[in-house]
Amino acid sequence: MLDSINSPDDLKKIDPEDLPQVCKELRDFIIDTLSCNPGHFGSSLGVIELSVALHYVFNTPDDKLIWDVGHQAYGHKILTGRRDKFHTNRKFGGISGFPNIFESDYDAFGVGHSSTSISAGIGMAAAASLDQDSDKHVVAVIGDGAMTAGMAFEGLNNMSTLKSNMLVVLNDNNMAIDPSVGGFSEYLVDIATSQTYNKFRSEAFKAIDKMKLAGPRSTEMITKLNNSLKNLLTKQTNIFEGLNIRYFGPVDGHDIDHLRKVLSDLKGIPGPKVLHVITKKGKGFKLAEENQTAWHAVGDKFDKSTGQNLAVKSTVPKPPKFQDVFGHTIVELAEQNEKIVGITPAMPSGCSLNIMMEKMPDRAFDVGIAEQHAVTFSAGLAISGYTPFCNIYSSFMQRSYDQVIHDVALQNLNVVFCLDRGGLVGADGATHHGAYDLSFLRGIPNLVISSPMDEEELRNLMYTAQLPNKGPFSIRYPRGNGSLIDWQREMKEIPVGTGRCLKEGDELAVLTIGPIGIKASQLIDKLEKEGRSIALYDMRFVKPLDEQILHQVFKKHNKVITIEDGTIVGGMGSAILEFMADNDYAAKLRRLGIPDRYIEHGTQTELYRVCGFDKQGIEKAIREMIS
Ligand SMILES: Cc1ncc(C[n+]2csc(CCOP(=O)(O)OP(=O)(O)O)c2C)c(N)n1
Repeated sequence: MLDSINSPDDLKKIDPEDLPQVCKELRDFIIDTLSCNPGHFGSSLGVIELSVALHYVFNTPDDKLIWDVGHQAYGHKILTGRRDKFHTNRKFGGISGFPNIFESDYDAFGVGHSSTSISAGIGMAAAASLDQDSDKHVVAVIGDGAMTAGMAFEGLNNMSTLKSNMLVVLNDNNMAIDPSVGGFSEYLVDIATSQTYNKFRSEAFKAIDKMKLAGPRSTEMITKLNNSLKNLLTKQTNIFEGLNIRYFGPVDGHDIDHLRKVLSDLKGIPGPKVLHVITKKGKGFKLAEENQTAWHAVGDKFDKSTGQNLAVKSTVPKPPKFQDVFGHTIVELAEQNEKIVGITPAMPSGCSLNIMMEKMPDRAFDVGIAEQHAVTFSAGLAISGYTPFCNIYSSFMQRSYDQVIHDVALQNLNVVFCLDRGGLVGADGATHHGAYDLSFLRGIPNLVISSPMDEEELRNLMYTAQLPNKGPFSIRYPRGNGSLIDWQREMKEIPVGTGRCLKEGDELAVLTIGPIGIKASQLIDKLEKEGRSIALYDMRFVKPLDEQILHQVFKKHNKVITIEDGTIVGGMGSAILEFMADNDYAAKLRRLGIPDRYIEHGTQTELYRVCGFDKQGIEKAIREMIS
């Protein structure tokens, strides 16, 4: 049946009793394709029935369907004309792993970062209202994980005043990437599982209806009873009703027939409403149901009947991932320094803080998908004498800009920001590249901005940052593996604001920040064999810049290349240009980095090539400079 569905119009031609078969085929198709072309896995399988029901009932793309985060939208993509392209998902030149307005009219809003769907939906509903388009429906599908963000609550608060048709489907699987945390997730479990509450609620309202039917004798009394029951059962016990948003559910998100009927009914109810849907992440693939965190996203090809990883395993030992070096090092440091605590906004396994959470559960905090809160929470810990290591992916840190300035840097607090996924991240694409942190942090006074070239440097920077009175300190490192097998070396302090000369040379100086320095070093070795003489400096700090080294460089060289895995607008290269201008140096300077445009998805290697700072790109730039 799936083969005949190229649009929601085709889907609507199918008899309702055949929809379970469509769901089965859709689920099989996703498992099949992902076993060869990996990507986000469990979340899409959990919303198959929801995806089919929503497109069956609503009139997309005129009705607006917004998927929060968008990592669960594979079913939606396949039903909306992208089945034939789905094998290119997340590949360079292929379709995006997230809804993208430039890809399809059915993708009502571009997503990737969480918790935006309610606000965007309210905007669309308000626009429909201004356009006097009362037929338009706006539906936001948001997970219980994404619901933990402040922005989602800001949306709910605003939504209650809305007069137009807006439905929030709360997809509750009690999981984020790791298990959902916090009071709100406990609350959802309570309302979803409290059979007594749900039964009592419906029985009580049924009884009132019966009394109404019995005759007009005590209408006043019935109305009073009705209102007080409503208050008791909804306003006081249901957070959504308390906000004047009608709450429906919980309903079984895998019962397609029931979902279809409920959604059709809700279409007829105007105003803001929430439908609470219970689903299972990974539904239909046993291993994913059993180990939901591991199967949130798959990185390698796998055997779809056994789940066995089919990636060719190398026998050569690999250097560790940077995130694991962070995870082990924070434990090592925390064992020596009792003031160290770890914080992650919902990424314990993504950033490897889970290592600390297992070993020191009292000193490691998962605060939910709440980057802004994570930063100010860290500020609170720091002002109380603790040294928080707040680990946030570079691109998610964009959320916390004011908190870094206002709550941390302005008060010069000792918060260590470990920014994982700095630079081009690969298949997640434009929404996830850590392109901007070096630039957007650089304007903040008091803040130290550093990036290690390898694992040893990461450990040394972490060690340095936790020493007394270092103030706010950011350490950014990329996704993926480092370069040292023997990374567990003894840690030592790196004087803040010092770079290092890795190679002396006469013809040109190359200044790098982060692991890109290793690539540059290999190239310079190669050129040395051709008799060329090129100097290489690992700057280590973008702020404060090592001015002593820079004076040496510009006194000796009139040709300089800077390389950074970040936007060239306002990053290290720009900082060095400013230094040149401020100190009246004249040199030919070439800046390599991420160009000033959004970079799509693909492998990291492909994207470095696109941005012109893969090995060939760097070599070309060097050769052009020294020719
Ligand atoms: C601002 C932001 N922080 C963190 C993430 C990383 N992230 C992607 S999916 C996800 C969990 C989402 O959980 P939920 O909304 O419940 O959806 P589920 O995966 O359970 O379907 C997280 C934390 C993100 N995309 N955006």
